[in-house]
Amino acid sequence: WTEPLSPGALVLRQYATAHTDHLLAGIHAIVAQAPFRHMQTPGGYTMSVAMTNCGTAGWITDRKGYRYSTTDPLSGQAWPAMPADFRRLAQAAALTAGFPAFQPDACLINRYPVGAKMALHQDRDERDLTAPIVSVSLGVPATFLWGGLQRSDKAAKVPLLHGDVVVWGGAARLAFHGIAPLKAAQHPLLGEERINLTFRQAL
Ligand code: MD5
Ligand code: FE
Repeated sequence: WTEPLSPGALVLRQYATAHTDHLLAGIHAIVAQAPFRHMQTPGGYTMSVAMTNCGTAGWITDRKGYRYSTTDPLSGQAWPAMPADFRRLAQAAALTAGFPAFQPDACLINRYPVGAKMALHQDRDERDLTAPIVSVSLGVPATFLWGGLQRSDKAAKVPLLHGDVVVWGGAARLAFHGIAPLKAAQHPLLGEERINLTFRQAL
C-alpha cells in the first residue's frame, strides 16, 4: 500500500518485501569487492553510518568535500556494477510514484549499527535535481526524520521498516531529512543492523 508523506514523497510500504533475500545476497557480493567503510566529513568527523556504493558513480565524502566518484577511493577501481534487478526494482518504484524516466546510475548503501544516526541534511550533490531518489530499507526499524525546506523546520518522525521503499521527488527532493539514532533491536535476516539503499541519478 502507498502512503503520501508530502507532495513529491511517497512511501511504498513493503514494496520490496518479496525481494529482500535477493537484495541482501547482492549486497554481500558488492561488499566483498567494495567493503563498508566509515567516511570522514569535510569537518573532520567520522560518520557513524558505514557506506559503500554500486553503480557507475558512488557518493563519497572526505576532508575535501561531498561528491560522486566513478572509482572507489579504497581500491582505485570502479565501484561494483549495479545489479540489473536492483535497478529494475528502483525504476518500478519510481514509475509507481510518477517518475517514468528515472535512470539510476548510483546506489549508495548505508549500514547503521545500533546508535548510528544521520543528521538532518539535504541531498544536493546530484546533477539533475528533477530526478527522484528511491530508498529501500532493510533490517531493523529506523525513525526517519522528515523536515521541510529550511533546516529549522520541525521534523516529523516516520518509521521505516524492512521492505519499505520511499520515492522522494518533486517538491520533496530538497527537503531536510535524517535518521534518528538506531535503537537496539533484532532482525531475523540482519541481526542488529539496518541497511538502506538509495538509488540516485547522480551524473
Ligand atoms: C537512510 N539516507 O535511511 C537515509 C534516508 C542519504 C540518506 O538520507 O542521503 O543517504 S533514506 C531517505 C532519503 C534518501 C535520499 C533523499 C531523501 C530521503 N530525501 O530527499 O528526502 O540511510
Ligand atoms: Fe539523504
